[in-house]
Amino acid sequence: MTRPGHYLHSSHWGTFLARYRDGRLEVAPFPEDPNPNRLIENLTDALRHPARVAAPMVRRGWLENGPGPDSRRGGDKFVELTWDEALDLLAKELERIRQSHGPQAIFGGSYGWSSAGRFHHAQSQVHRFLNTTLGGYVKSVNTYSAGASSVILPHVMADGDLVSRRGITWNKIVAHTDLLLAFGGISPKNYQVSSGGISHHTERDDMRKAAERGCRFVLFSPQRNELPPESGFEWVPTNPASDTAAMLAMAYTLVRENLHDADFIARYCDGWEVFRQYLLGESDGVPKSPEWAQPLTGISAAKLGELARSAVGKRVAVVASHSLQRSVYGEQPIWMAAVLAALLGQHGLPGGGFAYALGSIAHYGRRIAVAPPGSLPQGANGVRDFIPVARIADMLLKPGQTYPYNGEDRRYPHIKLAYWAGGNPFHHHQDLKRLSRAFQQLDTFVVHETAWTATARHADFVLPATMSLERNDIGGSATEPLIIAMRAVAPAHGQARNDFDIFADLARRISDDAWEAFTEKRSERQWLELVYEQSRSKLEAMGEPAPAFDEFWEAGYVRTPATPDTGGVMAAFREDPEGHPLGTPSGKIQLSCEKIASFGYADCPGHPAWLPPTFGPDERHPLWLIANQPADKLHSQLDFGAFSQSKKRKGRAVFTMHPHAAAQRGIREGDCVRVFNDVGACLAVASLSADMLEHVTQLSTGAWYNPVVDDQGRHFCAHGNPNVLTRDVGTSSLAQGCAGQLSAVQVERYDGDLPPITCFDPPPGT
Ligand code: PGD
Repeated sequence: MTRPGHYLHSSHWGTFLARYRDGRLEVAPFPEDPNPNRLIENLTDALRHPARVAAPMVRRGWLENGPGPDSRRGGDKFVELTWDEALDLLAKELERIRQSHGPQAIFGGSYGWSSAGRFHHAQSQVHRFLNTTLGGYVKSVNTYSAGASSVILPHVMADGDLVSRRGITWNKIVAHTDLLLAFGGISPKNYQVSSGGISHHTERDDMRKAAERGCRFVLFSPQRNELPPESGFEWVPTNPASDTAAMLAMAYTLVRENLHDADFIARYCDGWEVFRQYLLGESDGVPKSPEWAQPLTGISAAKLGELARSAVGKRVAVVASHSLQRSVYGEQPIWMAAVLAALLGQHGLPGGGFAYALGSIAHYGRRIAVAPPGSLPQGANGVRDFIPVARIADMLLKPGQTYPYNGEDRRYPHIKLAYWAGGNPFHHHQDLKRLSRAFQQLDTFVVHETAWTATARHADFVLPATMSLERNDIGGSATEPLIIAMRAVAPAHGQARNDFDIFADLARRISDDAWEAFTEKRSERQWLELVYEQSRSKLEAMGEPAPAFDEFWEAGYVRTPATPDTGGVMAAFREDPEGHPLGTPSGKIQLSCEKIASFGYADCPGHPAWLPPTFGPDERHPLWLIANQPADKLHSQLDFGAFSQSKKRKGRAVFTMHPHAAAQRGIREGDCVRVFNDVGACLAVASLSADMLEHVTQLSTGAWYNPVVDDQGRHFCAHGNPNVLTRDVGTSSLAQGCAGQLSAVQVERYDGDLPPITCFDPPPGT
């Protein structure tokens, strides 16, 4: 299993073996993994890369002028301090904020994936610190991954986690599914990662096995590369933001031709009449026929009709990816996918129904582990206020302003200090110029980071954090069969410290009680034993091998069995809808929903609806931009790593466009291009592909923000971060989720001098 001198380690992109020798890291895939992820290669040169933060740093302007809004944030110099100096200063500032404004002036949402490992999970550490020492913080709710779906799904079907992680499994798809309708795809780059770690990458082989048994995979997407070739899929080129129209047209065909499952609707659904009237055009005069959908979707009416009819009498899984709902009106395709599966009578059948986001991440469609390791308790938050996570810039720019959310009128809090550990808002948020202005409003911004991300550059305090390879931890997740002893493989870089140790020393400066509350007087080793014990005791109670901590640590891992594959809540509901009602207002699947209708939101009405996009290609910006997840790194993590760097061209991100669109603009393969719209602009390098619609372009997220100003005073990102082009708006008044997936752009060849890439160099003064 192991190689001499190597230790098992875990990352969000895979379990791997690592050895640190003569200042270099060697990595090898986990031998049991059938399809290892090459992202482990980003780690080889990462530990000692100049982009790492090596010492505590404080922004010069903050040191000179003290806390307060400052437009220099993001472009200022930094001054190196000793740990004692930096922590003394920070503890004093935290105390000032607490006394003069209270914990409700601290934003501690700290969204981000940080690193695998249950104890040193940075976001949990920051939450625990703020709760136990300062009385709490304003938090954020929901995620950038599933902002819209996590709010709409509980109203209309079931909690998002039950529909994705604890619903239809790949095992059932392999054994039973005849037709898998993949709206938005099941992309290899996405199912190869999983927050918390993944030891066996099995999705590709599952799709191959299902296809060999005869399952037909149909991909609805503007791009062809969203399903693995092993699935033998058929690509139905689909306009961006038009999936709801495609699904409505399929539903229309079923109902018009009396092919829908009326018995299922009568027994298991609520709100049929309102939806039926809308579908057939009785309530708005617009029948949602395939002919109606053809110009919206780009799919021929005949094809939509054929697809609908081909589903009848089959075991059908309807899949809608995370990416579909990361867009304006992102609630609609998710709700409509659930409704389409209902009209086909599929919910609760083995391998049938709505598998939300199956394969959007490797967590979903897997069996749930019986004994996953515990996590760090976060303590009680004394502040009740929150924001939907993607409204961060609005919160900072519009304190006191009201906004709608999920049936409530809420008010943005007045935030003075933000504390971030384990996330990169200058990766994950939209309209980065606006975000920069938002962070300039704070009194103080504190960031713990492993590397000099743009977020760290916007901070007042930058405290260097270890990478997971530099500390001991325990790896595992709810869907992982292995619990991994993640031993420190290398010494810490420079003066980097573990987030836990930084917080413990800060807590001590606040008071002895604060230190005791945060640490519970436990060392790292004692915390790891506690986290592991939660698995061990469960395994022991089940009569499974349950080694003591020392033995586990020596062996490198222990296995946990999976819970039975029962089909989850939808199977139980199908079996006995009265005994196992859903958590919706009616206890049934809501084909329309009076509660949502009562909110009165024009951007999220009381039934799934086609809402024409409020933006999209126009004369000035005639191309769609898909700003999706990268394939060469996880989000922005290790963009400086060897694998990510090997995929860049001219040191920049790759911008993919159709050869015809390129030819119209005099752009050739490998040309540097300027991509722009009214939000912003960036440079990237063109790659031409006929495997996409002509009016669609694609630029993955993940290139670190590298803002520059040219000699005409134009701001742009020299590196190709697409979030300079995305709009900072919520999905709808219901969920206010991240809508960063799509934008509309123009592109031109860039013949000017190429600005150097400086985002991986430490900032001036360091
Ligand atoms: P990461 O790059 O993973 O991005 O956004 P997220 O903020 O999670 O950032 C994690 C940061 O944590 C890194 O900078 C890393 O160095 C740091 N870190 C890692 N380990 C540690 C640690 O132990 N301690 C500390 N202190 N720091 C650590 C991802 C987000 O982006 C997500 S989840 C999604 S789904 C969204 N996707 C899109 C999209 O598809 N399109 C657009 N346009 N925008 C998106 N943004 C969102």
